[in-house]
Amino acid sequence: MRERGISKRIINVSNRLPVQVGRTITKSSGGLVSALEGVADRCDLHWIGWTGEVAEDAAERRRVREQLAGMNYAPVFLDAQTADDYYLGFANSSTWPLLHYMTMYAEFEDRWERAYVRANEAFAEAVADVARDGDLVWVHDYHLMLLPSMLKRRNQRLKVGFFLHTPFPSFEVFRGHPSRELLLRGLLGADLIGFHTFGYLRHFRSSLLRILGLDSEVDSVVHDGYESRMGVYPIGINAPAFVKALETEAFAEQLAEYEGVYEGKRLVLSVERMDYTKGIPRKLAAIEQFLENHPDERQTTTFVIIAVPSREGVEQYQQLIEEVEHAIGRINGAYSTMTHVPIHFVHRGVAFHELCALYRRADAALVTPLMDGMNLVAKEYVACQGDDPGVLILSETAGAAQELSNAWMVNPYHVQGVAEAIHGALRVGRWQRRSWIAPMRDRVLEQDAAWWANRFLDDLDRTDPVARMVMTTKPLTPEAVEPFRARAGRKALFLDYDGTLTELVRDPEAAAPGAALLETLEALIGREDLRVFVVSGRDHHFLDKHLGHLPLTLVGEHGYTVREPGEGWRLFNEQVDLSWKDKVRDIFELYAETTPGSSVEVKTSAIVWHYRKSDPEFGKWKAAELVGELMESISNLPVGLHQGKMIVEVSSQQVSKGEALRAYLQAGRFDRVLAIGDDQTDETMFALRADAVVTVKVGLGDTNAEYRVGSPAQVRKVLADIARGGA
Ligand code: GDG
Repeated sequence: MRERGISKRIINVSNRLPVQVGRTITKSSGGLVSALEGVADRCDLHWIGWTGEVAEDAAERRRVREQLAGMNYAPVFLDAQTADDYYLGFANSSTWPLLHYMTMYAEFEDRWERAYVRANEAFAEAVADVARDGDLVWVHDYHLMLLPSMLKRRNQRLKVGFFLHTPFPSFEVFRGHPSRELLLRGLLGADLIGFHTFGYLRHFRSSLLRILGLDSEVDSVVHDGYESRMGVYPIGINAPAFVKALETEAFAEQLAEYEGVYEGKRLVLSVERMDYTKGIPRKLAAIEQFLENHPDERQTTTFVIIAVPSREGVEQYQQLIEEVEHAIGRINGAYSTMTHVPIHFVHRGVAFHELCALYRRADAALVTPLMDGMNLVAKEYVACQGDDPGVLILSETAGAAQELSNAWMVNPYHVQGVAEAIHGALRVGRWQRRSWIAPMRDRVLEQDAAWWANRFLDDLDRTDPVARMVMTTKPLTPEAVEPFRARAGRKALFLDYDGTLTELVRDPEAAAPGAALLETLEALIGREDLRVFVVSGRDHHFLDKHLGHLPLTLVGEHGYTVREPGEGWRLFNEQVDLSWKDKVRDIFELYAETTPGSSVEVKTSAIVWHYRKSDPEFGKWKAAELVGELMESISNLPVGLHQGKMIVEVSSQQVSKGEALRAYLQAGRFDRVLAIGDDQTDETMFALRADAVVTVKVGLGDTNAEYRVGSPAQVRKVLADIARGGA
């Protein structure tokens, strides 16, 4: 086992604290508790969570807080309504079913979302009370998906990790969540986001792309100038606890008792929370089918089903209990004899040594969730096998199936298939069973919960929250802006519009300037020493509509047209050759026809294919194909080709923003120019590399600019500062 050392303070945040708060406080156990016990001896571990109780009274809250403080636990208190709406509502009635593809169980109430925000804020406050710069804060699960961003907003210097214990579903399912954007943005506050499997990570990335329009790498995503890393961390079991339990007297006695009780029987075990994701009704249907198909095995096979009560405050769970009890009653009624009852149903938890003895005695474990983030029962069953091991029957839809490849894999929806898997598993010879279990057992004992926690925390520790801001060029400094604030000399601002002065929006026509921006532009224009140019790819209709009333210079269509203050529009260069346009338009139109959601925009000196509204992956692929085709057909034309944000553009080489800027510089009208832009067309200005020009790129990506700012909002701030400056 790898020894790792984390000397940091770790603040673990989960919905529930691992304690039962009553008159006294008792520690409860669970996968997460044991995982963290494995790292606790090497770090200073604090735990923040809800007590699960509603403590409205201040004195009662104080008493609980003081009692827990000694254990390094800090409680989060929620009022009764928030607790209900956040926990039973948003977390367990909306989000849990959707994350498990159970759209038919998902219910949504606007009130629940508000409670979820309130509850996450209560957690953020509790963390803020404890956390210090440089601490590792580890947030767990779907109850707290907003917390990472809330924490980062409060303190940039915390290292925030998030781990999702459930699956992350396909975009097609996740899109059904009314709070989908809120949840994704909440998660992106984390420096590291962990999943059980690569499949979940893949789905998460697809939702980032399709819901937020964020492109990502396999292990990282850059958003708003920040980077979040993503990784696959399959959780393990509390291996030392099992290894120890298997050596105890209590275990040996319990096992001996079960050997006696189940003598001559084949025991098929299933253990899970009573949850609709665990597929208990279908499992019962498979058991019924097995009994139906194999009359000679009815007397010799016992099914032990342990279903631990769970979330009984949610209606669907009540219905599930009734359905399960009804089915078990029916099956036992049909197949019981005076000496044998096929299904032994236990609707409560059993003691740990009993669980271990059952695992050991069972000839097969029937682990058939319809969808499960990981499923620790499958791993625990494997860990508890001895010399004469059983067979693990496992859903291919459990995260554990990715690792336990020697399990007897089943499709839990295929009732007949599961029935025959039970039959087949009970006939496997000892040698075969051993050879299946041994490598899986080695793996689950080695890659246990502590291994998992160490790996995640190590990776989180390696992230650098300050360097999260991805900058390859210098952030714009006040010194670079100062000459423009000062009221001396002849200066000009060359400002791109979309993505620079205003945010990029889905509908290009909707990109109107806000009141504050217009006010800033007016203030800038009002300065004697400053001239303002808006240099845009837009045509004169758009520019006139939104900026026409201002006495500034508008340069349209990437420098093809110009309108000086108080004059009409004219061509920048009368000699431009545009005879290539028809040919290029034909090609573009072919792509628009075969790419749903895409369109062709014909400008005076350029033709653009837009695919912002297309499926992002399909659009990207068609764009690459289009570029390949264009390269061949336009090589001897006087045009340039460029691929921008969700566009492919062919434009006249004789026209560019850079050409326009060059013309003004050559006329010698300015001592100093500030050129700001966000995309490829603005690079023509940056590429001039003229001493008099200070160049600023907005957002990420390669650039020729000297400086960078994160967003249009920051550009507007810089401009407002210039407008105010140098009185
Ligand atoms: C969520 C995800 C993911 C169960 N019955 C008894 C008992 N247990 C213990 C088991 C196991 C745990 O409860 C159940 O864990 P699972 O992983 O199977 O399932 P969830 O509760 O749904 O957990 C899941 C997990 O988070 C971790 O990330 O694997 O996919 O849904 O440890 O042993 N323990 C005792 N008596 C019982 O009757 N003592």
